Amino acid sequence: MAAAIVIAPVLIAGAAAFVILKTDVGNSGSESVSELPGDSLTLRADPNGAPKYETGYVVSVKAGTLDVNFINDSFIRHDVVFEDMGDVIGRSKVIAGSSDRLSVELEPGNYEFYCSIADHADVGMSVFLIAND
Ligand SMILES: [Cu+2]
Repeated sequence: MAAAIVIAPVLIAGAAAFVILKTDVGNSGSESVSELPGDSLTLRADPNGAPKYETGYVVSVKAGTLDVNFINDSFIRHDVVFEDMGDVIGRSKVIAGSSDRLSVELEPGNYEFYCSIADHADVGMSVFLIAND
């Protein structure tokens, strides 16, 4: 009797698929909307001097007179300029380690505010502002 020894090569399909999920955690391009109460806006520049405001990139407020409290605790000079379709409607002083207040009149609609120092607006210090009825 011949014993048939069958050696079955076990093929392990090397089909281990590695799925790499690239997630951008903490990406500064988040589109969170800050809904702010009433008719005042505390606008704080990044305390470490990064060219950004701590509001996110879209801010929604009530139309009317908006009282802005602009705070810059960093040593990097910043300001804030409010624009309505390219027309400047409000502008703070350029400050570092200080704060400034200003008021802007907002009809319902869309505005923008940004820092006018160097290239700060281009690299992120620019915010879309929505004034609601
Ligand atoms: Cu700036």
